[in-house]
Amino acid sequence: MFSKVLIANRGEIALRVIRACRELGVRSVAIYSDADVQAPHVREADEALHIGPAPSSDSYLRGDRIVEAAKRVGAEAIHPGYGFLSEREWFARLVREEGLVFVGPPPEAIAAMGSKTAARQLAIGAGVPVVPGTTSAVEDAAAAERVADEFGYPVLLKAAAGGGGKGMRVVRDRTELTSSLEAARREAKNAFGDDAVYVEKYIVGPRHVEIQVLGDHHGTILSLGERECSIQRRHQKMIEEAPSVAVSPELRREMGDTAVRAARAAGYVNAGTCEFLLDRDGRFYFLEMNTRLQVEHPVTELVTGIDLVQWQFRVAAGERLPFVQHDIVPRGWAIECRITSEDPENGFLPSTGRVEYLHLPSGSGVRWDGGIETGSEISLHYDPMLAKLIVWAPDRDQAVARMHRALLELTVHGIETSREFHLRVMEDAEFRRGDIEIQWLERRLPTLVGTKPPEEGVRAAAIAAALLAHRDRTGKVASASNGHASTSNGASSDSQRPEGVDAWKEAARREAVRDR
Ligand code: MV4
Repeated sequence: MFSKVLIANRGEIALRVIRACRELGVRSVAIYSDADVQAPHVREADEALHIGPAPSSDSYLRGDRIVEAAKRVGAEAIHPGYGFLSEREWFARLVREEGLVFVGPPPEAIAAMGSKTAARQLAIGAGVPVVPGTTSAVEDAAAAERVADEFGYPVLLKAAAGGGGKGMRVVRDRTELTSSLEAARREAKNAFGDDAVYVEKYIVGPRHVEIQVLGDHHGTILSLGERECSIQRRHQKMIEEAPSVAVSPELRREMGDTAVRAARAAGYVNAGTCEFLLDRDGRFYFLEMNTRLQVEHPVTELVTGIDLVQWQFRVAAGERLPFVQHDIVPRGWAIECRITSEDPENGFLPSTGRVEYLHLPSGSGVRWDGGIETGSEISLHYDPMLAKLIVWAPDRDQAVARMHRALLELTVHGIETSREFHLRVMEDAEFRRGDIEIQWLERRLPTLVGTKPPEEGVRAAAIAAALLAHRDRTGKVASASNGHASTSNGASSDSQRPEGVDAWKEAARREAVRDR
């Protein structure tokens, strides 16, 4: 095992990787920008190096400086986390050329999966099902029309260099084809500097199901099962779970074998993820492979019992995976909510400011992978994801109930967060049935937001005011109907509370909304 590694990232994922290092007995080295001098990952690591100004392009994306820093402090390996430099072929290559270990796939595997059309061709060659469509870019509208006539409308135009939905256009019928092709080309050119576009049959109402794979340097690649990631907005996932209600043990085996075949074809080593669309008839189609550790990796860890970050380090150091495929069976249910500094009430507008107060959920089956603390300044320099709240329970119903409970325990003051939004999703009947697909969130958003109860601090103050008003009016201290004095934290589900408390809370809410 390495004795010292550098973590080329910040926030919650830097802390996650530091924890793995500590458990492995590896010294950790953090890097930080001007904006992160006081950040928790800097304090928690064994050493920390300043890398540049606040903008990522001058700090967390400066691969040259990061490699130089790693060599200076005597680190043997670099963990890139996710985002930033994690999927840059040139960075993985630079790390290797400088005699260090990149804790991730080889640069050749990153390159093989980087182009969407190349990845499609690689998948087809490996017998991996892809959505019916072209394997190379279309010349012009006439060529696109021939393809669309063959597969039938609707079709989807996609950027060959793409990913993340940029340069994508749904075409409902022949009349829209020419203008949509022009629009897709323009967007692709702007986003990727490449206007190549290809055509696929448009799959209506699928789920996004992905398979976690893990490979070592000795030829073993294993599937760690699926994650259901359909709850997303504008290609940003909000909630993930493992396993998926739509995946039977047989389908799990089939999708797992398929993902392993795709990874093997790319010469894959370390942790990676194959993304699939799963249609309503249970057919699945390979979309792309993410050649990094993903944000949502904890749900897989909780149902498999395998620490993915520790194993990333172990296989990078040359260890063999000690498991076989049939050892890996998901147990129970895990759900993750991404806690972001966005205001769901205002179109998920990014919120900035200081975290004035933070109370974290705890108790059985609750995991908090966070990057903030009281006093943290939330700026616009970096991603709005502040933390992930992850729960495990024996089954899905209990996991949903546990997530709801944990969200109620969470308090963040000073900035807006996605907490309320997550509470509403956990209360939603369709979500509770697992009746979701990739368009679910955008369709249901109007019914999920816009019924915001007063903010915690306001509610607490209003309850106190109501109690004082009651005392002044009656000369008595308010008590619950069962005769025992009770207090409310203003957070738990009303239906589980004694009647008297409901009356206080109702009065408090009236007070709270009166002048708004
Ligand atoms: C699709 C699709 C439907 N049919 N391809 C979106 C980003 C890129 N990774 C591929 N994406 C899609 N490809 C066909 N042929 C629907 C999507 C899609 C999507 C996929 C996964 C997760 C969220 C999504 C949201 C909108 C569209």
